[in-house]
Amino acid sequence: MNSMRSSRGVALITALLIMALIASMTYTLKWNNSLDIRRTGVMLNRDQAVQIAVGAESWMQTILRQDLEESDTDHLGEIWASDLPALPIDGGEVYGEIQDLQGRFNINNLVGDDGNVDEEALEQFQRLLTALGLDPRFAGIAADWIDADQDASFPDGAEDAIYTGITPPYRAANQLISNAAELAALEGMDKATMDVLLPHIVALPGHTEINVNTATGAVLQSLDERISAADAERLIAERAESGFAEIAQSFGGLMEPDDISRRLVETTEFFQLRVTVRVDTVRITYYSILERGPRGDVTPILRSLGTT
Ligand SMILES: [Ca+2]
Ligand SMILES: [Ca+2]
Repeated sequence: MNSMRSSRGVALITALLIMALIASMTYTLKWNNSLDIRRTGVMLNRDQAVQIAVGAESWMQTILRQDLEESDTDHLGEIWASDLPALPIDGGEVYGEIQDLQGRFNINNLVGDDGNVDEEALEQFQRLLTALGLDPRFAGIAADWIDADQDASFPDGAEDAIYTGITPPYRAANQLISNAAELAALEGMDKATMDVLLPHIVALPGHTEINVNTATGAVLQSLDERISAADAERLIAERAESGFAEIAQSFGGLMEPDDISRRLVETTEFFQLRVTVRVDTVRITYYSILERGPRGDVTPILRSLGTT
């Protein structure tokens, strides 16, 4: 009798254990399944968001192409310069803006075609740093970062001898850079300085001139030592949204006539598109540098997601 009762008890406990095991397995399966569905959903939404960003990019290429047909100069009153307002899309929205990158100082101007430091650009970068209340020493240090040689400039410079002594060690680029944010690696550079500097600089392939119709106040001031902060403010008020009427006149007295004609432009080849797309809970920011050729062909030369 007793042994029958105990074996029934064992059977009951076993049955309960099996049921508990099945329940926990089902739960795990359901959990994994919902994770898979979620993961797949996020991947699909992300793909869709990238496709929409690429679509916005091709639309912007058309706008820039048309702009070249319709105008001889580029200024902040043109269609491309106005923000792309938030547009509703299926399950989300898209918005963005385009910026004229030639309104900024091109870090790659620091080195000439011959691989040597371009003294004129170096002085301009020093003036830009000073105008922004930053240490002008970074100009020489940035030039060493890009120039091909390993000879640290004096008094402001840094080459591998310095960078390989830092923990963890690294080496200078010693070539043109593709992202101005790379200057964060410069000797002595900190985040506060980069935050102030980044809106005024860019890294474009080869030498570029400044478009005075879109240049920031500090960049206008960097053009010549004679241009004060008050002059830059006055120039920005004068150009307003439609650009300068006659740059030779506006900059006369502030720069040598030869410098005006040689170094100032009113047109732009390089633009940066920034598009943010939200699809459901997925949000991406897509950056694309667009180069517009003299015949109006617009080519993306650098694309990235989520960074500048
Ligand atoms: Ca234009
Ligand atoms: Ca170097």
